[in-house]
Amino acid sequence: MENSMADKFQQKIDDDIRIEPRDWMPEAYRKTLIRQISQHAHSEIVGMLPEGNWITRAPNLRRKVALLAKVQDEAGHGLYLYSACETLGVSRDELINQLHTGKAKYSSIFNYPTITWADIGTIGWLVDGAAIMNQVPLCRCSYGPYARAMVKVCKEESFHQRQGFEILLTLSKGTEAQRQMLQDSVNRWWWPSMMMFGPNDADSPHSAQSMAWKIKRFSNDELRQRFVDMCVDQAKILNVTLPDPDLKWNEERGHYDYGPIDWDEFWNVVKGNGPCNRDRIETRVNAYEKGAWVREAASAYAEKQASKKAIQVA
Ligand code: FAQ
Repeated sequence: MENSMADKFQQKIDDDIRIEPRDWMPEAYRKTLIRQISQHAHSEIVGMLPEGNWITRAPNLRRKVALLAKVQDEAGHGLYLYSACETLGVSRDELINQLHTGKAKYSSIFNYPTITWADIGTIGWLVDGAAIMNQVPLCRCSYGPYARAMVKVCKEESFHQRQGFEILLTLSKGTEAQRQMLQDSVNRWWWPSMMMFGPNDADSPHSAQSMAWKIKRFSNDELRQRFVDMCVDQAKILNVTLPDPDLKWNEERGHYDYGPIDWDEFWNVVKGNGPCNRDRIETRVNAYEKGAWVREAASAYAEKQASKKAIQVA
């Protein structure tokens, strides 16, 4: 019985038919999705923090408005993704508890500090750039609610990428100090952005199965390579150097070669020892505790509305 269900499920995947919440699915497929979607949701929520750090210090009103809107968009992405995750039978309270107790992962990139205004531009250019590269294929993910959420997320992320690039373009045409600020920022964010795609394919325990289930459509290394190829030309427009002496065009492969990634640094950050891990979780826990009254007020209001409706029906 289980076998024939599993065969039918795989046939649907092979035929590119979306899996929906009430459809039968193998327990491992459900678990993988909960793992990936919840990590993704947490990344969007924690991802607000490095940028939120600059809202009060944006250099002018236009920049402040755009940054505020961007940070709010990330909150929205987190909420769609938590909702998509809930369709798999896990509660939001449980997911948030996993984040706050350090049991859940979120993207390594958000454990680095935003030291200068240029970092806000660089996050838009490189971090949103990497996020889009990874997320556009997720619009074709086999699980319906995740794929549909990604369509809206990707539209917004591509706008974020452009606003980041525009910040950097302005700095690149500015004073010597501004150009230096830009270069320093790219030096600090390049390698952590490369790490966002996850470990090399040979060291990625989940990739093969996730690709067979069409959750992932491309491997970590394939997407990382596309990212490098895209950034090299954009860096020329910004007149900035990517901090990799091994970066060079490989005629045979039709791609840029790049130097080795420091995986020790990556795993150290993923394990909780990056420059900002502790601070990020502490900030989220504080925000959650301070927001308790909002949740209580919202549920008291919802209960009141429900009992009013019940009286009207009676
Ligand atoms: N950081 O076998 P794989 C954004 C973990 S959103 C931390 O390759 P998988 C928006 C991985 O979880 C950015 N951990 O795993 C924004 C696994 O651990 P586990 C987030 C990482 O799942 C922009 C282990 O390593 N995007 O930026 C990372 O097949 C600007 C083995 O790895 C998504 O989440 C990492 N970088 O592939 C917001 C996209 N990489 O679970 C604000 C959806 C790997 O066994 C401002 N996710 N790990 O304990 C994915 O596409 C995949 O989950 C990957 C990892 C590609 C991230």
